[in-house]
Amino acid sequence: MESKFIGCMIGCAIGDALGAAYEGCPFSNVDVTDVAFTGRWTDDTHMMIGMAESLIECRGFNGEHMTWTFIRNWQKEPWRGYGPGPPRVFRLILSGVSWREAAKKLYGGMGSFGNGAAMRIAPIALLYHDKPEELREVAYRSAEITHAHELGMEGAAVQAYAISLALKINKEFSPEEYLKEIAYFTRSRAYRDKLLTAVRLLDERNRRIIVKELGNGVEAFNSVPTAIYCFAKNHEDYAKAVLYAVSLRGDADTIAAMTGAIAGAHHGEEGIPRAWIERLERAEYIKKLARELWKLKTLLSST
Ligand code: F2R
Ligand code: MG
Ligand code: MG
Repeated sequence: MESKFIGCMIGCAIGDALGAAYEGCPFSNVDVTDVAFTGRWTDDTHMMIGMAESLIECRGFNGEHMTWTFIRNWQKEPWRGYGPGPPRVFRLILSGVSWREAAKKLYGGMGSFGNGAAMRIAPIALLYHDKPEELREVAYRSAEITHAHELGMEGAAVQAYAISLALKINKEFSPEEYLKEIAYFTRSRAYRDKLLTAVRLLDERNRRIIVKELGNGVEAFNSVPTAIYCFAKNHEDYAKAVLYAVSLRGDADTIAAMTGAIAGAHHGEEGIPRAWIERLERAEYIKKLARELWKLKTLLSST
């Protein structure tokens, strides 16, 4: 299980770094390779790291502490390619608005349904993987720091549940059953419909149809089901899953980061190409955080 914790976090960072060069590119049928892989990751991994740091320091979820950890990390490296929403939330908090209220002020008071809360969720998925209802609750509470819209929070819970299931996959894995189980977990029609569409598309070879039906956008509902699909379709191999995710273009770093977190949770560190880990920025630090989360998990389970 320790290897799976490492695989999940490193897998997320590598997906992010592989997809970064393709983020925002329009769909194209041309395959992608790792030729543009520099190992440099973006806001997706930066926020995942902040989430892990806070969980470890507080020995569990603490919303206020996590908020300030996100803010401090962003202040140190604001150039990581953050979405527009989180820095606006951080500036509001720095100007005196409560961390509980700031995210509710965005997007005309609706809050954000961007995929920023889902892309960083791996550490919470790991720490709460064996308690689905607590996992849902903590995923929601972590999401609402920056993403107060129901669909932004639900995206985080759905991605967290997809990771938690991937940790437990055995030899009789069925991609159909996997997608259906997540579809039954979600409380949102938008996600359920997409996940059931994903079941129907498992044998589809035309990637343009995948993008048309599932989406490849920055909205959580147009990227979380897509990432889960990329894993389900390519579950036998980590590299195949993330390169497929990148090939869909659009929000490529984020879709590949989420696919990579799921595939890495399934295959563990050994399933990820060593050459990619060696080139990944701050790989040793990310591994250290994953090991500490694993230790924390065993400690919390024994008390
Ligand atoms: N920011 C980017 N990429 C663009 C620039 C990267 C470039 N390479 C660079 O280096 O500068 N990527 C990152 O942002 C995405 C995550 O975004 P997040 O954190 O969810 O932000 P936000 O602003 O909350 O939501 C994103 C967009 O979703 C739409 N949206 C959200 N809520 C909405 C609402 N209630 N109504 C209407 N639209 C809503 C908006 O278009 C938001 O801008 C990831 O891709 C990450 O990699
Ligand atoms: Mg990014
Ligand atoms: Mg992105």
